[in-house]
Amino acid sequence: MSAPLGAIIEDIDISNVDAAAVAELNKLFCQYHVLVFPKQQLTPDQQVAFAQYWGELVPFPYGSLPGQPNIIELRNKGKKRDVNQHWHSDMTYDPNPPKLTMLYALQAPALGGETAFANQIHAYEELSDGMKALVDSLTAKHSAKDLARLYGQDPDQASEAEHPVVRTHDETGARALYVCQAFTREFKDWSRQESKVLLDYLYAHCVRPEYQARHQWQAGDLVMWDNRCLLHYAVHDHGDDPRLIHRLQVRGGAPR
Ligand SMILES: O=C(O)CCC(=O)C(=O)O
Ligand SMILES: [Fe+2]
Repeated sequence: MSAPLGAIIEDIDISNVDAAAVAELNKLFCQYHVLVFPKQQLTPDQQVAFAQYWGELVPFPYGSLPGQPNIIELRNKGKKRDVNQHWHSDMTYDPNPPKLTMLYALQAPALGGETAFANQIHAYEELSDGMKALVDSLTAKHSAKDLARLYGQDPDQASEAEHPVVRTHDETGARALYVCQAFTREFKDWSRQESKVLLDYLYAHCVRPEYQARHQWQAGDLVMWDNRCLLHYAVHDHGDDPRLIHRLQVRGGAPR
């Protein structure tokens, strides 16, 4: 798909795979972090069945598709109402954030509405040894309070969690930066102001263009990404052009 990340897998019908095929696909997933399967024709049940090969599904805390508790609909309701226009890894405010997110496009804009990704293994690798040693020692607090407000829910009920600032991928052992502007609040045992100085540096560093790739959607694309080592951003530059996606996510372990 691009130099920093992503593989496009053609000539496969993911509604008709078995565990052995998924084990092969998982090797590619661990290597490329984003898999794109173009030209699929999936019912919600078929998307769920494919996703269940990768693990247990996690409902999104802020709503679902009727009759499909594990799927939410992403629909273009205008730029002002798009809550995903920021760099993030999904649900880092949860003690066990989803390891992967899977989107299936039913309708895509002619141009724009891309999803951007940034490789956080590269972002970590390119820090100096001194900065690596510092971030290796840190824990960060993550919070869903701002998100809860956006969904009109009580921020006091929103999840919060603490995670290492650098996490080790449970399948490959790769080390990746794990902070995001959307949900990271501050470092444990640091003040908010002290944290801001270093977080602002890391936020600028972790999405340098050479770590990024973008996916331009076509109807029928199934795209899955690895939240353990990527950030993503929903680019809203398609005005009111329809964009309709079915989204689900697969449970992950506690980041370590
Ligand atoms: O709509 C997109 O491109 C991605 C939205 C997003 O952040 C997500 O589904 O987790
Ligand atoms: Fe997201």
